[in-house]
Amino acid sequence: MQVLYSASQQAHAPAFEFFRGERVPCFETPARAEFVRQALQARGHELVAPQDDSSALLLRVHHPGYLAFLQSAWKQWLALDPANAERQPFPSVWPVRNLRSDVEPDNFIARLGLYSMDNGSPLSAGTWVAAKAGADAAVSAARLLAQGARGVFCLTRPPGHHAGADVMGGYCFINHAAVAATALRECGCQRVAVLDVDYHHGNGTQSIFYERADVLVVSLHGDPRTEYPFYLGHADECGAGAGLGFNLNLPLPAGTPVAAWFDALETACARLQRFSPEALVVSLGLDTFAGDPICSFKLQSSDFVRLGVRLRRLQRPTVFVLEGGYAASELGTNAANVVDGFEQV
Ligand code: OKP
Ligand code: ZN
Repeated sequence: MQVLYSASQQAHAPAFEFFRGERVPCFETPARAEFVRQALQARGHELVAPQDDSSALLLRVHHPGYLAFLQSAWKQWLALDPANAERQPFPSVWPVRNLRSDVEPDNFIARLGLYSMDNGSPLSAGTWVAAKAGADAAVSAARLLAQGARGVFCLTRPPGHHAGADVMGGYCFINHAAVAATALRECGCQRVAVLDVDYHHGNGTQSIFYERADVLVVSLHGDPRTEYPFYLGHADECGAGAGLGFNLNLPLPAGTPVAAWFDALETACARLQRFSPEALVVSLGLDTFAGDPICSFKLQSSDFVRLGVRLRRLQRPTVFVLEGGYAASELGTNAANVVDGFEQV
């Protein structure tokens, strides 16, 4: 399988995040992509550099004000104090409920809060470059499918599925899966489905397509009553307006056994097949792995082969977009297992 890979993803390298009130080293690291690259190359998959510029398409997924902020955020942070080069900005105030989000404040941290859902998306000097490279990869992947590829793998980071039209969150800045789905629509696919198998609900992807019937979003994830992102991902979220019936959430309790996870995957696949998409985007989070340090599903490495086999049986041209997965040293094996499962059928 062709693997879209850009070294620019390494440019996103914040040092720490907050976890239970403490500063801890980031779980989402450049090393993750390196493990995936090594494993895919070792199994003979070909690395391809993204050739497309996603700039125009990005504006169909994200709001212009948000993109402008993201693109210049680090420069603005440095303009406040050159010593900020050694510091990471975090939001500390958010326009919840009765506060106004229609006026962009001048204050940098206030704007960061306006465009954030949490304090869990640390910015670094290269965040924009890395996330933009991921969007370029998503557009290139769509083009390769349009040219006849059966499967393409976007080796992108940071992840994207928590990023909404005008909001970053959960390590995510640009929603690469949404960019891929939008690019596939533009390539002539009438119906595109997104299947999100990350441990965490892809709130950004859901929100972006919530009122659309041309992009079905199906997600298997930890129950938001106890798991991040907490405020979206419940079973009663079915889409709205023209999109009513085109969003399916399958929340599962933390600790769900492997057999029950694959049962839910069958439910997801049945809905996907009824929709009959001309292309499929898989938000491939591998944090469902039993050894993941921040998640609580139980998949073993061999289960990722089974996942790949099942996805191939859908018989849809498929773009895989890397999302989460924080057991870094096993991430390469788990990603390559999905790809090999997909290709072995
Ligand atoms: C991103 B993706 C750890 C708290 C958890 C949110 C998790 C984001 C996961 N500091 N922060 O869906 O894998
Ligand atoms: Zn996740």
